[in-house]
Amino acid sequence: MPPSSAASLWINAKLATCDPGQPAAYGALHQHALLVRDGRIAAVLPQAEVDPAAFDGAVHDAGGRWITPGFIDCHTHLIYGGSRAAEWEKRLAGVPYQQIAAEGGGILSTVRATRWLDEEELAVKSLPRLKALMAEGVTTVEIKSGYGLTLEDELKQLSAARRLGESLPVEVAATLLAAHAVPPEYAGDADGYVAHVADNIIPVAARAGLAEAVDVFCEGLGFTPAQTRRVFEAARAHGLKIKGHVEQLSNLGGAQLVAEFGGLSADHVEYLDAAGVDALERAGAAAVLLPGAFYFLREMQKPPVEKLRAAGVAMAVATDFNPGTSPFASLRLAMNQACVLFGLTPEEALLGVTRHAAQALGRSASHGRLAAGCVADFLVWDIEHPAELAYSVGVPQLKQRVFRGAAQALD
Ligand code: DI6
Ligand code: FE
Repeated sequence: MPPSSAASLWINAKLATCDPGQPAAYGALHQHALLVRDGRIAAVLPQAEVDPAAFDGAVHDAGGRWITPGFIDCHTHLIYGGSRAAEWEKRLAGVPYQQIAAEGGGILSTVRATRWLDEEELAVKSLPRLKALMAEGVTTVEIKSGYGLTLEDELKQLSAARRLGESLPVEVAATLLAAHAVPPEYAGDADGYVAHVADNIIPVAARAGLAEAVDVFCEGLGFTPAQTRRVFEAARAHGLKIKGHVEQLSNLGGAQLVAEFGGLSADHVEYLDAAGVDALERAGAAAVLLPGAFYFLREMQKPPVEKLRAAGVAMAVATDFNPGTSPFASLRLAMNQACVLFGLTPEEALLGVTRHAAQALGRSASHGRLAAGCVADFLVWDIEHPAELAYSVGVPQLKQRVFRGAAQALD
């Protein structure tokens, strides 16, 4: 969607800027205004310094409401076919996820259902999921492939993601997660599949411009550190950014690999140890916390939030929206869970879906803050205090969603 070229002024607002240059909690600025031009924030101004009557453009009165940056869901798998509700019923009856996966359920059942759909069907089926995220304030969303696991089907998923981004006022960051599971065609030959991912799928996806990053499920029931390294080497060789599903169910040192390759983020990280925290800190990589999967799988091991906080590692928060382990199209739910289950403060939860999520997507300079030069993606809220954003779920408090300077209808 092209940016609005008109200038506009948003006056009479309380800004939760989420900008580190603003020392107050939430980066708050009271009685301020936002000047927007060409889809970007041109200036953040004290209300006393603006003269709306003299402004040559649209003036929007926020009526003293809070404005935050647009929300960024930096880790989702929202394009897929089928449903895993029946599998969930089994799990509730006591069958572990690992066993379901080993029996051909789990990720591979979604792979079968996803292969069955063409690009348009996939986009149509996934559209309401993305709209649900947007209705809560998401303006940038990362979408992973990983339910195709053939060259053709991975590209199909990435193309469906691109199609959604083109049809809605939202920015889509597409990530190739071909190394999500070993497909049936390569059963018993994970190394053979990894070679196919590294030598064929990554080069073609990169040349087609369909993905900006590569992710790997580095885990006992996913790929080994050596296999992960092979995929990361191919990603680097083709100029793609690097992310990792690491230390979710065990510690394999995946975070150190992400750090070694200069990756953007290590995601899940429940089993991250002190050495992993240290590696992320030194590499300037973000930790992406995904409490939805922790909750849904009834995991017990929490990510080392205090260590991450002490080390100054940016903690992002995302939905991990996927049919197997986090079927939740709500970033506010993830914010709430991050506070209740993992011990984040409400301010950290808000930073987790704004500035720190922007960092996890390599968009620190342009996204996730209310500051001059950033994209004019922001949200006007009917709330009394920014802590409310992590406090309640399902309460319709979003008054206005602005994408690239243009106010959007909320539906
Ligand atoms: N970790 C997860 O939680 C999801 N993928 C991953 O690598 C699970 C995806 C699924 O079960 O479909
Ligand atoms: Fe995930």
